[in-house]
Amino acid sequence: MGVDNDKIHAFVADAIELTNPENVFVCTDSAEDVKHVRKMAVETGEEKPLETDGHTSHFDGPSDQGRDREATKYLVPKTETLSKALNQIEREEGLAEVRGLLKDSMKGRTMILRFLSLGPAGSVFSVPCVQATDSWYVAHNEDLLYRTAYDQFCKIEKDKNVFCFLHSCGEMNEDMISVDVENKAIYMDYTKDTIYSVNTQYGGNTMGLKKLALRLTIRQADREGWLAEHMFISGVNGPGGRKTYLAGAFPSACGKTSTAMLPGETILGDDIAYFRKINGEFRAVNAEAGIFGIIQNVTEKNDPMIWEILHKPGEIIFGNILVRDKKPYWLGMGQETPDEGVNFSGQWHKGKKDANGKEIPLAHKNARYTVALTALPNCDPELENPEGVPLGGVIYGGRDPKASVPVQQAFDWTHGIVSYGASLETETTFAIIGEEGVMEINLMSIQDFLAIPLGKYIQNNIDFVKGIAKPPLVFGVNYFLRDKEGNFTNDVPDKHVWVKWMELRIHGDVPAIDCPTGQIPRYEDLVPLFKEVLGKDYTKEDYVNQFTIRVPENLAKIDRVEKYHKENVPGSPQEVYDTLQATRKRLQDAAEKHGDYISPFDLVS
Ligand code: SPV
Ligand code: MN
Repeated sequence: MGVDNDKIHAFVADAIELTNPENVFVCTDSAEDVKHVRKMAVETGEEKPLETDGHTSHFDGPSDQGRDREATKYLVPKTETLSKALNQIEREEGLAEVRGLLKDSMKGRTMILRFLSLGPAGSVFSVPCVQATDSWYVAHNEDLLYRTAYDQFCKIEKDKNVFCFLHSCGEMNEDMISVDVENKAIYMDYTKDTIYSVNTQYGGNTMGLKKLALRLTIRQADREGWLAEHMFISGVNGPGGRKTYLAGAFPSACGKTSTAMLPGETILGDDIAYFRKINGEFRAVNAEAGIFGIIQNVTEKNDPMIWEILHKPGEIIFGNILVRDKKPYWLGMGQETPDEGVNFSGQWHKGKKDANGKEIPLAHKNARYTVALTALPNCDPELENPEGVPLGGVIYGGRDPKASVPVQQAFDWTHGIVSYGASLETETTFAIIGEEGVMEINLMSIQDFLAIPLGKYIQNNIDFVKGIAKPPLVFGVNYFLRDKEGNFTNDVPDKHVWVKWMELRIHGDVPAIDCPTGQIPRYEDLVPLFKEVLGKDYTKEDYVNQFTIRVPENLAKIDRVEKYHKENVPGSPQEVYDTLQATRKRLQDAAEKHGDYISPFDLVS
């Protein structure tokens, strides 16, 4: 009753009546309440303490290890239509289905209510959210990942709109794993800014403020003229003590968190960014306040900072790793790992097979860790700035073995939005349930979360910079380019050099080479950067290998992108077709002059 808001009262009353919990715990964010959430996560068995102080481990079921596209649907009223590319169900029918699954789902359990804010609390960016869940694990994660806002909610206007999330694990087995995953449902009633999620525990399907809210904020941003993006934000240090903020969109497991967390730079966010025009400036905030990061391939050498955090006392939740003698292990950790332990499949030993005879890895590839940003020594000091930070550049990256160079700069905002964002093509990864390694278009890496027509979303991005004197530069990156033998053309740490080069470009400190697909770095500018940043001698051979313009592969990519837009993006802006056509022409003209594979040295005029 301390929160006097009509929508919240109606939501909570309905949620209680529907799910029928034994108790309701209202988390007021007091130290005592927060401690209670932590304690209950362990007491119920949803989390198990590990050896290091503050560390716990949680498992999701074997078929609940990632975001589930099939089970995630928009509830669309009969009178409306939504892009056919989006998974949807008629609203009344879907509501009946999901509410049927939620009926009495919390019987004998406690419903936890959390009051949280997306974006810094008390700012023009804030979006108030209410979460109801029967999972202490979900409530605990949200403590690390979001701004707690109970106090703000006590002052909320009676008629203020809020986002509401109702989650239940559904039936669980004795190990506290949801068993009815066949009946997983994550249904979005965007007409009421309310989302239902049931029979699942994986964070991306259950924590309302993560990807469920993103779908609603994209709609709100569309109505109000701002942008909600699937992007990290980091502060990159440049010459003379300056700092430049960059945001970047990558599909899951394509280098996003590691780009956000480069050693020596600061991290402001790793997953979701909001952009607004404030006094003619392009300003950005992190919607979140913590990291739900992929742990696979986190090594002491490549990710020293996160490695350290994961090994010292402090609040960390590990998800879907291997536990042996209360110690956490994961794939690609660059250390010897045990041959047995407990993982998402239960008691595990090397060679254990699943029901289909497939060998079960020691940990899931999508195993994750949750940590508050403020626990990191490199957390950017502007995290809570209510006006956000000014953005210098935007990066789009995918997993492209064949066509795109490792880094390039767009000729202008629209060229970048179209050629790197709306053309983002990537190999699918383990972060989504389904086949891996299939090439797919994933516009701006946000396609899974788009809840407005795709063409409208692209147009909003193109138009957003109108009236901004100095829009961010747009860059395209590809950490996954391979040579003829199938080897990667780059080492993992090279991304740091690309980011430092972008920083210089944003301030006009170095020239660049015009090529058909954008502007690429000069060899002589990369040599000192490789030396300073990585202590590496950068050879001409590496440069040519990485930055040769592959004309046939790029033309083929343009054809695929164009076909995709024609078939799947009704109302895709004319700028998309014009920009793709202009690039095609530049590639053809260049090939006539220099051949199909153009060394960057041939492009220097
Ligand atoms: C992603 O897969 O993009 C994530 C993790 O950030 S989650 O969406 O929560 O699954
Ligand atoms: Mn993400």
